[in-house]
Amino acid sequence: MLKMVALGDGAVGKTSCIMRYTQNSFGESYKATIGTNIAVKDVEIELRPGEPSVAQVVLWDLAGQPTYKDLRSRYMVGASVAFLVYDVTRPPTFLNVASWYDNFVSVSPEAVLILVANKVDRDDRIVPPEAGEMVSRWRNIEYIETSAKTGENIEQMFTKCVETAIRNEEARLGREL
Ligand code: G3D
Ligand code: MG
Repeated sequence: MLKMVALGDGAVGKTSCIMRYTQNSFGESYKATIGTNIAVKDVEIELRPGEPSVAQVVLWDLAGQPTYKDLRSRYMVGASVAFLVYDVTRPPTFLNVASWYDNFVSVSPEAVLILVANKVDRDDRIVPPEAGEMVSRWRNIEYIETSAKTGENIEQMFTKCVETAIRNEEARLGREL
């Protein structure tokens, strides 16, 4: 069982990614107002070729935009993996990636984080792929481009999160033995 948290500024598409992934829907009336929403999903994974297994993932989606660092941090505690989303049509959401990243790493230094450029279906994209690739190389994290609207790469993004998180936990346990 893995705890996965959604990070990133307001309206970048965190909830939409989760809805697309867990219910294959987009733009439905589900709108979070206050608090934390939790979804559970069984994910089929193949850590090594020919060795399929199932991981139970608990997805945490923090509603609203808490400005209290304290609340954000409490939400992140115990996470094995985070996906950090920005909106490719809104550069400020990309610039804030650094602060989300630092916040998460300070709370969960052993966890895995994946960087997600969302809304790539839109033709008014401003943040280029190179920007995400730069952060990916700089921080040594995975980078993926998604659209919750079309579903592009959504499944791949979550599967990558889970597999990377499990590999990371295995490596950590290995070091502790
Ligand atoms: P959040 O959970 O990060 O706050 P939401 O963001 O999932 O609530 O999405 C915010 C808005 O962006 C929603 O529009 C949603 O439909 C839209 N959106 C999310 N992902 C995508 C995407 O991949 N492509 C496009 N084109 N739009 C997306 P509204 O109009 O409901 O505010
Ligand atoms: Mg939301």
